[in-house]
Amino acid sequence: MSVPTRRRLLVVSNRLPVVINREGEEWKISPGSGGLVTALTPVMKNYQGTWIGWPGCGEEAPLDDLFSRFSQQEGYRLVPVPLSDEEVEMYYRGFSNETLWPLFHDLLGYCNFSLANWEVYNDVNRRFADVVARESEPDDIVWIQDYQLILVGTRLRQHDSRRKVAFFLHIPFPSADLFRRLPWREALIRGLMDYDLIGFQTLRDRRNFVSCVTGLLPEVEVLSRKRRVTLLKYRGRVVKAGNFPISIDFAEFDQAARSQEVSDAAWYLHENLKGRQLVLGLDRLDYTKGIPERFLAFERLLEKYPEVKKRISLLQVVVPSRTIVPDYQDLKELLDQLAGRINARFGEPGWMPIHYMFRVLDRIQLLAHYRTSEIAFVTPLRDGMNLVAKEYCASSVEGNGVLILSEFAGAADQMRDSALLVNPYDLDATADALYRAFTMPREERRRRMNQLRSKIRRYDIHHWVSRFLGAIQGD
Ligand code: GDG
Repeated sequence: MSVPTRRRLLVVSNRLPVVINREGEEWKISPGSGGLVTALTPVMKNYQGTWIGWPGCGEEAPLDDLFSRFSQQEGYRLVPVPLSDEEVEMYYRGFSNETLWPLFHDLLGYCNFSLANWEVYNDVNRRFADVVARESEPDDIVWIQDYQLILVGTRLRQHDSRRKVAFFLHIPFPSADLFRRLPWREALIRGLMDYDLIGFQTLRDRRNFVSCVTGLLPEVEVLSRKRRVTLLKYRGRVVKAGNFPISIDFAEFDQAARSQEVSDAAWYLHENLKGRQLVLGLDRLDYTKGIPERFLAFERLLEKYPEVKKRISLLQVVVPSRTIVPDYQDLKELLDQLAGRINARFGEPGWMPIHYMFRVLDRIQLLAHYRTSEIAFVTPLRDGMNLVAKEYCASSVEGNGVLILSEFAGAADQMRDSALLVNPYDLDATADALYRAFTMPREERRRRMNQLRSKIRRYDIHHWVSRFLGAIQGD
């Protein structure tokens, strides 16, 4: 990794990358799961890293103790930014998840534009920045993660302009037309321009951003558009905007999926659903993931191609998420109704078209589902990247899975040649893609899956981290 040793790295995210819980009298802390944590852990160790974020637990947890234990074990420091219940409500649930999340996913109808939430979002972002300023030196590299913390850079610049500050957006960036609907559009776009480097998932996100900036801030000059970055001049500084598609730890998924435990669990899962192809859907409960449309496309498949009945089942796992938000409760109800209706319409003794589970799978089960399903059905209405698509391919160690992927997932940019791309709003064409996957000859499945796997192996999460850190330092 090319970070010079004299520089330290500070990563800032809404949540700290740990799980804190209490077992009886004893408090426990363990590293969180997920690609970002796995990829950054060695980097954080090597470069005296510090990770700043909300611990996500109540005030009674003995954080000093837990964090010093953690830093001895993991080799990097954690610094908490405590938030009150009201702040969590207004900054996180309110502005982040009811304004920015739907707007950036092109779902204007779900947006709640509240001035009070916006103000708390500003306050909390300033507080994060003050902690970063306190914990860092001017020579450090600061890397802010995601849409909850867009304004941290602005406040940091007021503290000291020498620090290199970069930002990565994990979700899509909307078109200029949509972004202009936001009452606080100018403050937010200026906030992004206060970074030295702004990273997006795809070229389309980067282009959307550049067209918003040039439309809203006439003083910005586009210096050059290169393959990987656009250079913009703003207030006497050069700001880089680039696309850096995030990925997964391919080797880790590939190895774990080959383990005996996963292999047994995969066999058992298929043995219970014998004589049919399994189509896997796996998502957080979220209206951006297109789950109702997916159920309807599956229904269309059964109407249009009756010969697949009893020879195919949809296994849909929905992970509970944001369940106190009314829009998410409505979505849960809709899914219950749709699955019930479709199963009642087509089900027969010994065969259910849709197996729908509302829960979290443990890691072995997750990998077993990936490994054994003949088809992955990944059809978000909009998604920054979608790691499920990449994890499925990395775990498809027999090489015979087919990936059906929404053209509106960031992952489609890299996977379009070998996955079957669909428009999730087009139920008829999505049903056709399912039928094509169902009837795809073995040779074609293998060829496509091998291409997908080599691409993800090559552009894995380690590649992503080193490219991003390289770009901060001027590569
Ligand atoms: C955001 C952006 C972008 C899911 N079910 C279970 C489970 N999962 C894990 C998957 C995967 C993760 O959750 C979901 O990642 P996604 O990328 O699909 O989606 P978001 O959570 O919306 O993430 C997205 C990402 O940030 C990274 O930049 O790709 O576009 O929206 O890792 O494995 N894990 C376990 N059990 C489950 O049941 N253990």
